[in-house]
Amino acid sequence: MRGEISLENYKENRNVSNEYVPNHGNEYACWLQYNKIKESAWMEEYKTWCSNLVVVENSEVINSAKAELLRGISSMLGFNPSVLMEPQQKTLIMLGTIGKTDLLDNRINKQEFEHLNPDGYVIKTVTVGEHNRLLLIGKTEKGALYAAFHLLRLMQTRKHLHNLDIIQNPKNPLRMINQWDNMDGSIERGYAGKSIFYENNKITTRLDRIKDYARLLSSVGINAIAINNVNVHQVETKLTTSEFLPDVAKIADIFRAYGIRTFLSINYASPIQIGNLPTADPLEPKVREWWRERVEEIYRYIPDFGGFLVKADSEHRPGPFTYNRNHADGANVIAEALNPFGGLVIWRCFVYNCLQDWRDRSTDRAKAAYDHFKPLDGKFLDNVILQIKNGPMDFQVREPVSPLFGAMENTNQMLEFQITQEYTGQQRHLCYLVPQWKEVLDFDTFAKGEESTVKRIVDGSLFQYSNCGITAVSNIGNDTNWTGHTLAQANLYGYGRLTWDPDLSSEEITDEWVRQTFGHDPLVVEQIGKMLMDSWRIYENYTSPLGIGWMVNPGHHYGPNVDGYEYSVWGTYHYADCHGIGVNRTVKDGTGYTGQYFPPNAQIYESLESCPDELLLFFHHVPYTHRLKSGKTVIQHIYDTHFDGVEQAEGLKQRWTSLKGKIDDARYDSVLKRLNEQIEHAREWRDVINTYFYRKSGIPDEQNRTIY
Ligand code: GCV
Repeated sequence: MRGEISLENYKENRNVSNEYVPNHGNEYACWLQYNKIKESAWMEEYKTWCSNLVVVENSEVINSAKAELLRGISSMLGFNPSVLMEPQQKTLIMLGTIGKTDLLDNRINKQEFEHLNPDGYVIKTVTVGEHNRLLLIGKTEKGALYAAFHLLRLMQTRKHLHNLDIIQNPKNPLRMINQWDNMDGSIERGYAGKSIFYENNKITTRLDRIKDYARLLSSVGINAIAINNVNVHQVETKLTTSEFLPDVAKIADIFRAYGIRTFLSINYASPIQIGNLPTADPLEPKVREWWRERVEEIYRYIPDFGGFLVKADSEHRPGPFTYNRNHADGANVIAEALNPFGGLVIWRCFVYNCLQDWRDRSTDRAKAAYDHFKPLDGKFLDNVILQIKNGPMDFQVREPVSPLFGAMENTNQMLEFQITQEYTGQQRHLCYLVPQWKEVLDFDTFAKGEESTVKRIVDGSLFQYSNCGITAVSNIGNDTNWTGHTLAQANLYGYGRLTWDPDLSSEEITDEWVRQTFGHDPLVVEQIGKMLMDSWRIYENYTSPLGIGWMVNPGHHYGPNVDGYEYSVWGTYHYADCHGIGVNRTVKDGTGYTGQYFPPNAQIYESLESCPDELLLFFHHVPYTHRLKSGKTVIQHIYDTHFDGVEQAEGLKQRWTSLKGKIDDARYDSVLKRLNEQIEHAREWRDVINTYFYRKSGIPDEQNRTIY
């Protein structure tokens, strides 16, 4: 068995740059590479369209769109298009919004715009007489910005521009990012360097990097960002005060120009900590007045401020429970203050007793969110949204979908994913999460009969929510390549694309990303595409089996530790003994968690026969000799997947090395380094897990392989 590798050792080996490198190389540019087009046919076609750009409107967001088009076109085609106020040339691009100018309005059929929502757009090529026009028209200026990014994507992925007839509406109203950045410059669960937002307890002055982040986010349709960690410490509590608001406003200015609204995470005890009140009781009139004044001041600095993100009564954070109030009381007092300004309260449902004694089988962390929030359905104000993690536990490599989705018909809900790879390899391992997220979005809750999928709940269409959408914890830091592992850029890209359209397939998203990031060599597209698509399953194979989760070192959550338990010495997440493993969450004789699902999911999970293999140990405690639907016993499945997982990790490296010479050295070498680490750590996982269960069960491997 290999020794445990500490996080500190990993960090020492890392090439973490804490300085902003204004180097706009391939690593930094992510999917906005805009590389020079070398194929002459494409060059000719794009040149014809892109030589002239007509923009008659003048606003911040339109200017961002114009600047991006000029940047992308000049970089890809090698010349600067002429920017005109009048469409004099035969062929040109026209950028703008509907209803602002006759130049655009005369060329389009008004009915096409009736179905556009405020972020939607039309891209159309029209021929009038001798004139060819490529129209990029938004319902609002944000739509025009998204249309500009869409055109650049078409060019980067080598799509023809004649006969374009595209109408796009984002499916989700809120498409959000949560930064877990602290003002000391650290990032909770950050694996790509330090914060690009803060250093030394101040807001950074390096705003150019934030602008590039805004470009990346906007290019995939993100329209909201909470810029500080949900764990709000002493100093971040003051972000809502005049000490920091002028600087927060500068960040909001940057994001606004890219169609992104800025939110702040707040400390529920703010009235005490910065307001000098004796209480934060939400029903206390002085507390209500305090929030009103605080919010008014924020809007004086940031007129389109998005609102607050709140983690309350969770993992030692303060909340309304202190005052014997429920979470609706807690959220509504703040929502009332924000309401006149159009602000939102995004209230997290990650509320559980982290000091729970796991020997007491009547409590089950998985049940907590539903137990706390379901009884409050209909009690939250309309500008409150409940933010629910995709699973009932905590972003494990595999867990079921949270049963809270669909369980609150009269309460706005949004979905929270984690792009940062806290439990999925911390950006040292390749683990492409888009296929996992697709499974969550497509999961049918049966809340309102068939087709009550999670994606239809959070986009608001199932229950007509007024505020809803998807959010995720960011995976970026100030490493030159933003994400530590260059291939982890695909997770940020894929997340954004899914928030815009959850019906895009993983394959489509992957293909788009690879082509924009690494070009069009067929071998590159094929091999990187396969690496990404296989990587989640590979990671699952050599880590935690059959939905049981965890088995990581407590604290930093990296590397195997089967009995690793977060909060004290007396718990395990898996209940393994010499006979069997798994958590009995049945209604019949377990924790009763399965009863939180709508039928037929409740029955499917309740029954050992119908429970899907990959979630078996999440729902049932079984002997090691229990036979899975695959025909294998649980113990043999554990051995086999762990041996396979290592071989598959080695396979990832083989695919990558087959691309040598086809990828620039910087990115090739940095990914290779991480793949080597991944193989080494996959072996460690295999050996630790297999040894543990061999010793625990006493059952040998059928194939007689060496288990250390
Ligand atoms: C921001 C998990 C993570 C914490 C995180 C928490 C949350 O417990 O380990 O780092 O805190 O989730 O989502 O609030």
